[in-house]
Amino acid sequence: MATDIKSDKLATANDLSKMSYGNFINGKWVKSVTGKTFTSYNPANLNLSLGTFASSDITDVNNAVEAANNAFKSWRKTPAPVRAEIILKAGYLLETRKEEIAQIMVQEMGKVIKEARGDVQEAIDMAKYMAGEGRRLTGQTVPSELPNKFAMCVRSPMGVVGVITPWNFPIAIPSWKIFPALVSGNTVVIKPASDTPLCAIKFVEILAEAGIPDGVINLVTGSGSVVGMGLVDHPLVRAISITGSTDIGSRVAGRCGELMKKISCELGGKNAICVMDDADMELALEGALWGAFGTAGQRCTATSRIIVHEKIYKEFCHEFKAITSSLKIGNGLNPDVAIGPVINKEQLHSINKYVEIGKKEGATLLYGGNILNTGEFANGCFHEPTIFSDVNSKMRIAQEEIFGPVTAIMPVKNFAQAIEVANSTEFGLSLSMYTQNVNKAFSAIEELESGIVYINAPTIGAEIQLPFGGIKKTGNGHREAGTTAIEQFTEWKTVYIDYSGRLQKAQIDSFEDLEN
Ligand code: UN1
Repeated sequence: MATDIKSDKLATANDLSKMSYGNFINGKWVKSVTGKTFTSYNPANLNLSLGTFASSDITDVNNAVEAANNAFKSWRKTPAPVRAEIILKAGYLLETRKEEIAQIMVQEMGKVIKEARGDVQEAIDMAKYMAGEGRRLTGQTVPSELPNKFAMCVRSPMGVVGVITPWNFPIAIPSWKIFPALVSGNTVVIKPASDTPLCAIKFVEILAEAGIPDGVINLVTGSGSVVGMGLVDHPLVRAISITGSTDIGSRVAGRCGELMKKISCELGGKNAICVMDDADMELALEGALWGAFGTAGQRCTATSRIIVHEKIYKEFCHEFKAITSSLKIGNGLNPDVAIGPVINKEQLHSINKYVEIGKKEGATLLYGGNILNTGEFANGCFHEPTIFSDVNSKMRIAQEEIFGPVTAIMPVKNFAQAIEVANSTEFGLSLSMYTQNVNKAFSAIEELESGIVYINAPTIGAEIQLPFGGIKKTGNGHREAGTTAIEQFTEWKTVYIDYSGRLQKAQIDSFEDLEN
């Protein structure tokens, strides 16, 4: 549940730009060994910076992993309910500093202020939920096939966990990984996205303030190839949890496979809303608008396809264009703005390249399509919300993750074809069905091939108390959030206790023989 807390000490772009930040290793903020730095820029105005950050090398990674490994010895022995108390305190601190962090997030990542508050809220919710896990961390007890023998399995922490996080949910996603990893008794080294290091630093500052012991959480900023892969390769790192593109995720997963490390990937999506001819039209339009253009389409759950029954196709396209044209674009700190900038210039051009691809493929450009770079948009990374219609499954804009404010409307003849089209990509994160027919709703739940299914709601907006993740190329079978988050960060230890006082041979001795 969201509660708005106002802070009177709001950061301004001016004071932020002067700051310089290091890595957090063994409870201290330290410079990178080479002293090299990089800058984080405000995507709404690239002339503004959020400060300079450590451009770390492998020695920094090694120092962080060693600190985490040393801290593991006592953290794993700290009772889980005690570990959980620190996480709960971090949740309350996040609550107190919600507005301050949300405003920093808008400036560093670009999402609009309401959504930035939601991002912090997701971490607060996760802290409270995972604090509860500290008094569960459930195992299994089962009967033995032999008398006077006890059989159970318990969870063990893994050791040092490497956490690699993206820029699109720069507080929520670190919380999805770090809180369950910590409550399970692991120690962590986080490598945040280079577009949002300040948000990750704020998150770690809060854990430090909550009383996390030295070395239990460490942060190393820098490139994916040096810091990220350095973590993956380090022999003391037992597990990696990564959210990012399918391309990078599969490289990391491949390397973890060679090294026999536990790896959980949360990667790309090509999510769709299906709108049937019996749907509540207003509701579907509103949902599609939020799903497609919320966070400027930069969610792995974003609605990048809208599959519409041919009977209502024309009307839907007409209305969707009209409501899209009413969205205000601009700096996310302005509360009237619905669409902020995209993360950086490179991403801006990659999004716009897909507009060109869509046109060449023969889709109809129904709305938008342009980079905005004059007037108030001159120094930022702004892209118009863009709608293609008459899109079919063969087109690249219907298959590839664009990660920007671009959506494709696809006509279908009936319910069966809607399901077929919805399932026709290599991803499987989030799919949605708008219908008022209960039979169709339940058929959709059964037939849609994705880790998350929505009925009469858009593809975005998952809650933290249920598993989050996808099938096919979206992931490798793991789920974040909910109780399943714990699975990523624990090993099962199976325990047999024989209190018969004699050798009992499973599968060989029969109960009758043992009785005599
Ligand atoms: C993401 O885009 O990586 O379900 C996460 C949602 C959010 C999380 C998105 N709660 O849209």
